[in-house]
Amino acid sequence: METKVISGVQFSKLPNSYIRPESERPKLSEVAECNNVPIIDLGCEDRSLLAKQIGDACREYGFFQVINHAVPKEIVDKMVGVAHEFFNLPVEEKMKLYSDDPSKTMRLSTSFNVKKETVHNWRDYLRLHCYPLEKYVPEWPSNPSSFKDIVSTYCNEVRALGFRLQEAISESLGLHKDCLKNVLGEQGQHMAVNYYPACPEPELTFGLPAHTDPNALTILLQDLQVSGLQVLKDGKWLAIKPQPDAFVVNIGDQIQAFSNGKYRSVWHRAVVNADRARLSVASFLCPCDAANISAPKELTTGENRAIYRDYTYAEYYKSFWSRNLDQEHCLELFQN
Ligand SMILES: O=C(O)CCC(=O)C(=O)O
Repeated sequence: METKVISGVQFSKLPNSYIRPESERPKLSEVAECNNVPIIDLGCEDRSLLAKQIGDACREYGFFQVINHAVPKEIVDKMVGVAHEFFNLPVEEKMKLYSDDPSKTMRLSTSFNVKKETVHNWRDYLRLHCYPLEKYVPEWPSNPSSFKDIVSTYCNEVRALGFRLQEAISESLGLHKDCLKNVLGEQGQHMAVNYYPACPEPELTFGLPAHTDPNALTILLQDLQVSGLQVLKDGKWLAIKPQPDAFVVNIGDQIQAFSNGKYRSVWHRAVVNADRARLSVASFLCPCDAANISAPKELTTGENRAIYRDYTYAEYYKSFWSRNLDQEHCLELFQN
């Protein structure tokens, strides 16, 4: 079978199909490190303080890091370990799971949307649907043999964390804690295990170009040793230094719509480096397909008229995957 993935393949120079035009390159020397990323202590018992901190972070940044999040360190370490083991498998073994069809519920793929894009990205990724686990786990990789157990446990923990965060986000908007969850319905959960091999010419390409996430909430586990995540703040790209024992949380497009534009689905991207491979694990909480996404009336009264039209998540998701990743914000297509 033709080799399509890049992990485990040797490259002495960057293949032409990965080279961005000059104006679209990451300009790594111009990126500053973000020293004031909001770090939110979820162990805080003062709910109104927590809601305030989360609200400020969602409004000003669209992302934050959480510590004391109650996901056991052992489970996180095992997740990272098994993800590395998976990407270190021989290419032929990984290729058994390869697909470039975004509608597949389990696939190993590369770049972003290889059939649509004109320039590729320096990333391989394993994309899994994770909820309900009993439906999807049987199709997950059985090599490494511990993969299914470790990843299922991780998924349960992250889902519970996501729901706690959604309650706090709802409260931070002055709403009942269940309001956001009620709009999102029985939420789906997806995972992208991203692997960015060391890249011969990192200045010329991206791991993932700038994008916002189409879902509701993303919980990202970053490689502690190798940074690469950057977010756009006030028109400037900022590098997010990995913080020990923390997750990066970012607001997705659906919370931007639910909040009537008060909270921002942040533009972010992943850059690569010449020396070391980087791993990240993104867990996405997604509204159910039939969820009718609309801001509650408390947020659309008076001067705050509804910015977006109502739509179903199925409609949104289809529109997201039919585009290239770095086009305009997909939510703009749903403005009133
Ligand atoms: O690898 C990262 O830090 C970012 C990953 C990401 O944005 C994604 O999977 O959507």
